[in-house]
Amino acid sequence: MKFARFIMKNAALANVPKHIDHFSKFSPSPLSMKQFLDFGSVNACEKTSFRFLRQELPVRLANIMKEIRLLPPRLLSTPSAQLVHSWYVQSLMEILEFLDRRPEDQKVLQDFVETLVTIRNRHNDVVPTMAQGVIEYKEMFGHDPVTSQNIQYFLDRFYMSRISIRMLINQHTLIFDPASQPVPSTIGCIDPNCRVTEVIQDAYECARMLCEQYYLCSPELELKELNVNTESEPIHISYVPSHLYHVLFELFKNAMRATIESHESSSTLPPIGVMVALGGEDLSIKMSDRGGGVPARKIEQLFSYMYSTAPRPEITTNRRTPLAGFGYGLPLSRLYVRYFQGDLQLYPLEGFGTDAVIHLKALSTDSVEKLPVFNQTALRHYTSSHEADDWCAPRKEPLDLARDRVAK
Ligand code: P4A
Repeated sequence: MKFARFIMKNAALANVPKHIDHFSKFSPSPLSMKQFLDFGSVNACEKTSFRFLRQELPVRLANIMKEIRLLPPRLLSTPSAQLVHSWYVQSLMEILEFLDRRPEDQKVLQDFVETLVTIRNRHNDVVPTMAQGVIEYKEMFGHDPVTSQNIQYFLDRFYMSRISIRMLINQHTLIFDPASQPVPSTIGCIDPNCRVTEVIQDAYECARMLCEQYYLCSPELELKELNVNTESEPIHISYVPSHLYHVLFELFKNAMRATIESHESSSTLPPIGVMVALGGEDLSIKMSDRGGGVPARKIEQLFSYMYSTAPRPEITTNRRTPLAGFGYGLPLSRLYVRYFQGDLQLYPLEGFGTDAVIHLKALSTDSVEKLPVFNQTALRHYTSSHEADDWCAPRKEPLDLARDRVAK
């Protein structure tokens, strides 16, 4: 019996490339915030959600698996990347089991929820595991700008795909798993009336506690909001509070660290200012600190997976670790806001401080998932050799105007 199952498993494994080819021919279907809300309200139909997910999850998995397989062999062959790839293969196979099962059977729906929970848990450690792969790569081959660019392209798409798949799984399990305890007024993990300033205050308080623990002081928060439409009620939008919290927490940690480390010899700390503005199209949040900023040239590195991947420092040996963030804070935060068509930008004023600006879509019809699709354009990114830059590189030594020139 055990042997028979072993044979079957291997037969299924052998078919995986065929399934990946099949499902990657479909484009993922981005959902709008409004569609997410409809899935979970009055006409919530578990069967409809089941039918959608058993097709959509394989499509999203297969699209990104195509790209995993195109990674530079030196990265794909690291044990960490192999492990992550094996999780994707396993999860794809488990969902495919449901293609010929009938949603009219309550047991099938129940099994499906269980499978989704298993898959979500299996993929919990994807981010640190991939980071380990990047560390292994850097240790063996060092880092150059071209590899860094390729890894940036892949990881932005890979993590965005992961955010979207977890969103789909979370919505289905939170809404239809009887074991999950629904939070009243939320639909899955979406709050249709997410009060932005409350999330800002929560994220500030939590970052402040960490800050107090390690620096024994913390900058104050000065929070202002402006609602150009209805100046009386607090600003709210339909959003995933946990995503917003994650981003703000990260930005507060950076602002606090910069503020304190640039005022070590000073007796007072300048506050962190946060401004929230709601217009007809955008909800914008600006966080301003007076932490001395960084040179503009360094901003790209703050968002770089390759540059910000360092072996995890031992928390016990370095008491300042927790505020330093765990490497991927900024690039992942930017993905969280881009996921629903928003963006995150940093504007440093070197010598003074940094402004971090978040743009979110104010309308639930504009908040549509931003999803990578595997097509010819993506393929070209992995297969074409990188050509020379079409802007001149600044010269390291002064040009000797008296010397003869050589051709390109
Ligand atoms: N100045 N400004 C920032 C940092 C410094 C800053 C900083 C030294 C750099 C790295 C870091 C945390 C802070 C800021 C706000 C930001 C980002 C950077 O959102 O004041 O950890 C990675």
